[in-house]
Amino acid sequence: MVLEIYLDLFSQPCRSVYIFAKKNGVPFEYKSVSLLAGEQYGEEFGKINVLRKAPAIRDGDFCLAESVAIMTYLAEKYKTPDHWFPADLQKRAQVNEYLSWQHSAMRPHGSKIFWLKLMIPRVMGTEVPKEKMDAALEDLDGTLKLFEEKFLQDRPFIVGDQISLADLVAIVEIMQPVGAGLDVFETRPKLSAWRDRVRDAIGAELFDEAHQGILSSQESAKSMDSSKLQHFKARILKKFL
Ligand SMILES: N[C@@H](CCC(=O)N[C@@H](CS)C(=O)NCC(=O)O)C(=O)O
Repeated sequence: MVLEIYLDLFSQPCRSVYIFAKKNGVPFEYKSVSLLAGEQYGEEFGKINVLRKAPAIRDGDFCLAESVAIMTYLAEKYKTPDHWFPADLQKRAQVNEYLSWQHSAMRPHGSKIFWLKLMIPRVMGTEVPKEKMDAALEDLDGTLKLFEEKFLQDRPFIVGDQISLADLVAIVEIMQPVGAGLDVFETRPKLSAWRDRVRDAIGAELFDEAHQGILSSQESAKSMDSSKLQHFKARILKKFL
């Protein structure tokens, strides 16, 4: 039975798993789970991941959630090139350092802009108070500054000269506010040069394919059926407003 990967490419951690698996030639079956349509709450997906989040995988009888756990599992199982998750103690620790930090920094702040700038006002029809938006922009700005100062410094990639899981997990999160129309790269030449290196290392075609949905989300938001988001609405408003 081929490895199944449950994905929705609107989701940042799904994009990282997708890119990682494709780039490393991992054979898998793409199982689509539409999060906006609420498919994560269905019976079939509940058997794969009781946490009701994507991504998730089924490898034979073995099911696994959490993008970082999935990618490190695939890295070990398929013996992907060392630079992704280096065997060197300190390099691996640096990858883990970023992966640990991002959960409470880059991920929530990037994601919040996507909801406040696009989904909440333009799809759910709920006004976002200016002070909420300003505070979210300030948080993201502070996070991107820390990312440059602490994690990028003057290196080509987070861990030296080659791309690792840390860069992959970072770029998918940083692209989320871009999808909502906030070009975070415009005024940040260091970040923008890093984004170009990451895109080249992944391969422009794969990078663009994975980000196609999120980068056209302003357009697709116009025809989204807001009634389909009812299952989300109360939780999203409580979380972000
Ligand atoms: N820490 C998890 C996060 C997974 C996650 O939050 N996935 C979101 C999409 S980005 C999801 O499935 N949300 C559906 C829901 O909350 O109902 C990972 O890295 O895989």
